[in-house]
Amino acid sequence: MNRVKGKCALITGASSGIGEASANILALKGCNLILTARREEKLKNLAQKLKKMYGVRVDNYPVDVRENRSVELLLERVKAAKIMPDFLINNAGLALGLEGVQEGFISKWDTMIDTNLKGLLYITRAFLPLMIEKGEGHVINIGSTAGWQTYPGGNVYNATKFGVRALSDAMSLDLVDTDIKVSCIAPGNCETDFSLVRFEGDKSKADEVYAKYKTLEAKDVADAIFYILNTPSHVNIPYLRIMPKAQRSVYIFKEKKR
Ligand code: NDP
Ligand code: 8X3
Repeated sequence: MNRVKGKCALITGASSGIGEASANILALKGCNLILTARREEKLKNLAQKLKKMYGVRVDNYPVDVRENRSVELLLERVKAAKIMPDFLINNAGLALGLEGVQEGFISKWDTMIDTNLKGLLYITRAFLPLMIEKGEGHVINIGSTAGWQTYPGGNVYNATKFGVRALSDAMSLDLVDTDIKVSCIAPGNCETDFSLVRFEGDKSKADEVYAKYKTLEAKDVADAIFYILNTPSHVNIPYLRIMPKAQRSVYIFKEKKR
């Protein structure tokens, strides 16, 4: 059964990686989309491709989730376009650096907290009332194994993802009297631009993260998102942890022979 067909999903961070892969699978399943991220050109190209391939409605808006004004503007534009999301996929996020706290950069901490926590909150605060008004809905927050287990240099990124996990729990409690479900998906190591961003464009450092074993692909996480959104109305999946077979924890993995 396909329960997403004809519905509408708002995806943050849709310009690459897990967000882009989620847009692909949801469009394939007939779900209309509202795509957001900062890189407008990438969003436009993706929207055009998905409309042409799957005949779904795809709106796209440049948004910086760190700026509440940018989020408020998005809300105004979505309202004016008369398309309201049934699903909210809070995916936009990033890690910057791997420095210990004692040598950390305040500007990187600010960016991670502003994006991963405050951005998620701004978007959720803006769109939840509309979703509640619409009736049934589902919020998916992209957490991480980094929200279950800390690692050296993970510090502030870890804190934001532990926070996403806590906020997911808290939202679920706050929404008990509504028909809105909340799920937190926590992926392990997944090959995307994530490491390129973390290491500020250093490709050899980024490639190293994905060279040790077969990692998840963005599509694997997107498939899990579709699975959760497609569950029957009475079924709730508060957490889903998804890992590469070779990675059993942040520290324990089976290294492939090089
Ligand atoms: P990518 O770097 O490929 O994608 C990150 C997305 O977030 C981009 O579309 C980017 O778009 C968007 N984004 C970043 N900052 C902002 C901002 N200020 N405003 C709006 N959008 C923003 O990485 P992933 O796909 O891997 O990351 C997606 C999520 O998955 C993140 O929350 C990450 O923490 C999480 N995650 C990733 C894992 C991995 O191993 N890759 C594992 C576990 C969780 P743009 O730059 O155009 O704004
Ligand atoms: C991304 C996975 O292990 O780099 O959330 O923190 S990790």
